[in-house]
Amino acid sequence: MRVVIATSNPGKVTEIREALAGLGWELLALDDPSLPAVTLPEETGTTYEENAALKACATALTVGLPALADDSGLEVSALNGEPGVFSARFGNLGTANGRNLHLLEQLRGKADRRAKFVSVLLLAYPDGYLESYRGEVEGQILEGPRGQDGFGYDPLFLLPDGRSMAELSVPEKRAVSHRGRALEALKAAHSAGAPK
Ligand code: ITT
Repeated sequence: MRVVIATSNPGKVTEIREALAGLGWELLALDDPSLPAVTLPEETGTTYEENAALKACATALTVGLPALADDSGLEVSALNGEPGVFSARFGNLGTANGRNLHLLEQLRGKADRRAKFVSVLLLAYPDGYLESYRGEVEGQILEGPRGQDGFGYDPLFLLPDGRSMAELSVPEKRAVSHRGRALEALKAAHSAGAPK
């Protein structure tokens, strides 16, 4: 099956390709020259599911192929679960580094550093059939960045084993991360025979 990865985030493309390599799907990024131009819609939903569906459905309808979108976020206990679905717009800051500094500022002096990453994958077919998979991972927000790999909030996210998410290789991140868990569920469903 040819599937379009409906994201503008190259880090997500890398992780999705690595995790789904064994499925035998041809995974196309949005900048693939064989595809018509896709404009991802504004994320106006209030849940990860809604936003992932907006991105996947718009892409599937434009290209006429199944499309896989991810909507994800970081939920911080001391911030009452924020930034959550608004993680890409946290503090209205346009760069990952700016958002990370904003997060550190918001948590300055707070003892409760608990946080959770959430990923929702939405696979949309051009006929309107939808599949959704969710994954989560719990950790803590560090006092400063650690590690060079991953993307976004990874350098600030401490896992229970003492490593930051940005200190993991792509396969190591898959084994423990929110997106890795959602991708594992998708892979299991399709390895057992496509739900559709
Ligand atoms: P697309 O919408 O084009 O897929 P995006 O990066 O804007 O790309 P989201 O709307 O889902 O994706 O926003 C998620 C935000 O949470 C964004 O700031 C990411 O950097 C961050 N994020 C998501 N998954 C992450 C991960 O695995 N590690 C670190 N940060 C992550």
